[in-house]
Amino acid sequence: MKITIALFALTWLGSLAAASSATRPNIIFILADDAGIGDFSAYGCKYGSTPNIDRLATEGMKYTRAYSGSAVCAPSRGVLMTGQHTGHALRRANQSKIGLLSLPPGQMTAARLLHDAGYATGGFGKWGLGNPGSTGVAEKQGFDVFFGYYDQKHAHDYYTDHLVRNSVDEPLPPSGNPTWEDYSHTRIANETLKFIEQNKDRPFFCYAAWTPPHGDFVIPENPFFGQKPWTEEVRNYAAMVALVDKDVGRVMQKLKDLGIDEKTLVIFSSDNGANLEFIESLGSTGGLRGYKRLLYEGGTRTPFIARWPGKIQPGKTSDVLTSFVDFLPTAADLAGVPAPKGVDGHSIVPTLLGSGQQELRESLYFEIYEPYFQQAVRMGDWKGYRLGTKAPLELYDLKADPAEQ
Ligand SMILES: [Ca+2]
Repeated sequence: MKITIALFALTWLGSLAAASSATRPNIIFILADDAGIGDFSAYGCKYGSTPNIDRLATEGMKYTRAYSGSAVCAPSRGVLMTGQHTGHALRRANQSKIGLLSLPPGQMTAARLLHDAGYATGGFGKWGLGNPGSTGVAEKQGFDVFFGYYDQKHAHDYYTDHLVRNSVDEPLPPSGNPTWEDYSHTRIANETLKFIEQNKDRPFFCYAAWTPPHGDFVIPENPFFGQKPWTEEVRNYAAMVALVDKDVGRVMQKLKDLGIDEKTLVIFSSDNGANLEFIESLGSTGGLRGYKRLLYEGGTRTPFIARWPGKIQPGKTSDVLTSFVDFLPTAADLAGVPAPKGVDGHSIVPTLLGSGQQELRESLYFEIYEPYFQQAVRMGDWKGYRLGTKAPLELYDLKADPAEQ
């Protein structure tokens, strides 16, 4: 009992110290869409390099056992925003039989929490948790501004004639040619940088939910892989990963230029694993089993890198078991406010800052019903997977068998 109380006191003191020394950093969460862990050189990419994301890792902390929220877009983003895993969250697939399940009114989200703690909150890219007219729209869920795509299907169109700002369509003058100017990501990345610049003097949360390398696999020109003897789709996908890396570099340069590098935590991750078609061609799932939509490792294991100069010790790796459920409580910890009740995750600030006692979890749970019902649980080195409710439980020792053979 005494030991328990002492440990509790240490944990509490540790998190207090973490919150006060943290001094409310700006938080930038850059989320690639459908990129696999094998697409990034920090995690052993075989076909190219992502130097800016590498730099985030060498100047920050790289997580080696991190998971997204789910194996597809919307539920993964829902977990990131709400801190509830897909056994508790409303949204457990992109589609449901009764239509799109939007975030309900009054839902606690990371954006609302940070907004209420005095942060400026901006989202740029793909939302997917409620279309205009619903209760789930970003601006009703804690964002001062959201610019990009509300609807996931709309987000397939990189040469769209409009993007959406706070539920209002903004027509884009289409040139009729596939140019960088017409490419939606160009506008979304520029808006991301503009938001950072406009809010440089106050704490801000920037959710850069960029759409590349999700399909359609198109890019105005391909200076990165244009000469490779691959299919056009593969060349474009690889280039879209390179584009994300390039724009991560632009964000880092912007922080430096504004002199807010040391006030800003940058997190980079991807919302789910790579698509099937990029396994053989590029090795995008990093040799793991499965891919987008499956709860095997290839569907949910994700790059997760955090950089905060002067606070996170550079070049460190962490094998702490974490997933998107931890983002909301981590954000609360950083902002110095309590995490709300009913959240499944816990703060990883002790790991990030190397101070205090990291709460270690017993398990991570996932379920999804797209394309069919699956469940997965990670406990220590073990992984359980079940397809449907009648199939036998598959059990893997990931330490000995990382590819779930
Ligand atoms: Ca996705």
